[in-house]
Amino acid sequence: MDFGFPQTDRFRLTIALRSNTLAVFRQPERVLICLWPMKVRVCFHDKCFDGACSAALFTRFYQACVNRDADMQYYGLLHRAGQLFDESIFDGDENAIVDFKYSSSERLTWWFDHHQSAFLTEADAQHFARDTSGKKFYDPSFRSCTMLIAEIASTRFGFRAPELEETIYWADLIDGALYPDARSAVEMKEPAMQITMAIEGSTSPDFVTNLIPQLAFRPLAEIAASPPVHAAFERLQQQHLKWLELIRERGDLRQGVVFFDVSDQNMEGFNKFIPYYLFPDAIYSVGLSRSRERIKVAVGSSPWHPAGKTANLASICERYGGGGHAKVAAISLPPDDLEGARRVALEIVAELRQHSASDSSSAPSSPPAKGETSGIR
Ligand SMILES: [Mn+2]
Repeated sequence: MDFGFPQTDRFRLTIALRSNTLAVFRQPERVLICLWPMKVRVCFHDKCFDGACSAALFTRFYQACVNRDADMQYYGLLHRAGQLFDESIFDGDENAIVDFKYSSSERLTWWFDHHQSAFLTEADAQHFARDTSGKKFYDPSFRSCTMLIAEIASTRFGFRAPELEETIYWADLIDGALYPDARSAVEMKEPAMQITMAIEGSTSPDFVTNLIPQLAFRPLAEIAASPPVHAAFERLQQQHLKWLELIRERGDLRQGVVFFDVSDQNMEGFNKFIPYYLFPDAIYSVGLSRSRERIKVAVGSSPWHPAGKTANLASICERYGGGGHAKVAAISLPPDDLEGARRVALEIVAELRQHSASDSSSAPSSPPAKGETSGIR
């Protein structure tokens, strides 16, 4: 479109529109003040408290250090079987990913992650290694991506948000599974735990994206008490109790590994500590669940069991196309391949039972396991 501006002024107008700066034109009657905010697309790990808090903290950091008036728009990413990134999601003037895998797209301008399985391919890992932007950060030694962002923002950019300290603390505790015991992880008394439950169990696609601006500016107790979060928590609390009963019934604990198949329920999002709450002698757990989008094989280890835990769960899941952390990982499979998923789950159960035999040799001996004769379901 030609507004009748000389070429250079049209160029300046474009720059001004994109960077939210004052545009000054040579002809005084055409001086314009452009208030068109720059759009920042923030892709985050969906249905995850750390993912949402990472997006919230990144928002505060970005608006404080890069562009105060940036228009932040959020997009939740979930692990799915097959292709992860559709380039069209990177539709901002800047595009960020927090708490999720790397993308070698040229459109990606910011990246923070702490997952062991951060790179889909060796080519992606090399692409990251060559990056010189100073805006892409990876450190798997961090328990949470929120803490990684807090650390980088303060040490490299001088940004601090003391009023978000409680949020950062809880994101680190929850993602790092640093609960004192299974009871506090499963009984959900703290505001952060209630918000986590609402996030992990949300079914509306806007729930988490609407929550992120709240997490960026409000204290957790206030957010947990807000009508949408409180209502979601109440509803999910009922579901949580059902999960407890179902996993209690189906859990098959043998040789330190509890396996349960709840793939007939057509829902996922149970609290991952339920197996250790119900089966305190379990060192590892393997759960098979199914939703509309995927079948999930969730593999975890008990943060409270004293055994040595030599298995690297991310590495095991990577062999089947999944990933995660050494102590908790998962595999997503197509929703129509239940037989294949069950085979994968049982192979992992068998492998972990071998591990646990050596892991628990130094730990207190376990009493006879429940369901010893029931076989794997
Ligand atoms: Mn995380």
